[in-house]
Amino acid sequence: MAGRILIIGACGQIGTELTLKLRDIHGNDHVIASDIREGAEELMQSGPFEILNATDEVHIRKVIADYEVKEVYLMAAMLSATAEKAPMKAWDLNMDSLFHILNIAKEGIIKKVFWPSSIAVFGPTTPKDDTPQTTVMEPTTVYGISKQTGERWCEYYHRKFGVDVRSIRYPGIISYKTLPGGGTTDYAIEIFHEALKNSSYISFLAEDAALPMMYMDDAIKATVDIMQAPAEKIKVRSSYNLAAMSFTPEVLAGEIRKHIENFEISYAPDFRQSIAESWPSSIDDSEARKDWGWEHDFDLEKLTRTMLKGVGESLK
Ligand code: AKB
Repeated sequence: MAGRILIIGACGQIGTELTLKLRDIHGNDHVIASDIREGAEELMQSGPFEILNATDEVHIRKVIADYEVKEVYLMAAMLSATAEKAPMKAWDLNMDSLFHILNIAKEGIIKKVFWPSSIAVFGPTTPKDDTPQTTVMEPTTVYGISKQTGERWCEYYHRKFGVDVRSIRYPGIISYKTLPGGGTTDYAIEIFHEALKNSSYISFLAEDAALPMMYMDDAIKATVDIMQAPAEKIKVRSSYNLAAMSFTPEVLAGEIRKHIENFEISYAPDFRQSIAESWPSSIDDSEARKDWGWEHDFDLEKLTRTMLKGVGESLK
């Protein structure tokens, strides 16, 4: 391929698996991983890695020039729960990093950008069920405000300067290789670890907190697919709704109990419950399906089986 790929935030939950997938597709030397800290051994050893702060524009430009990068995946961000505790830091990280990349793309130095948005762009005034692609968006979290603002800027840079930026509104992403950091949907990962270790879990969300969720492999497939789609198929230049399944802690616990009969769940909702309440329960992603052929593979049953096996092996 012409030009290399840079992943910023490569050591995070999605960044790790995305980097490995892109290295499979494009070859290890073509995919540069970068993060503010080192990450999983598999990632560090399979190809080039740079320590890089996503807010350091000068260093980003240097890495892009040194490796002749033409495509950037900007995965670094502060997630919903952590951002509530450090609002200004979250705003600076989430926005500065995006502006650096959009401006470098505007100058024509890089040709394509992936930037993840989130279901957090929606708020309490958004229709909760089957949330449409285009609807009321009044996010009440720092993270959601930064993602919604980012979406507006992506669309602006595309319309005004022709920047080829593509984006997905990720739901809660469930995986076992790298732990997530500071999200509201993280309970749906913790629960598997606790189920296998202790046969019990205390959920920080209420039993009926329904949220859109997706298994990691589907999230990676969507990310690769949207980036590989011909530009004319990408009709939405803010960010696409994306869905696979929706469930509550109670429903997930019931599914786990099919494998671990004595599993018990109890509930101690904390500040993350009000974040969950402000988000949609389910998402209408028909535009992603229509425009670039999005299809998910994992339902709740397959996700649960895969997570129990994967987490189980990691605990050995
Ligand atoms: C979070 O919970 O903050 C993230 C998200 C839905 O973007 N997983």
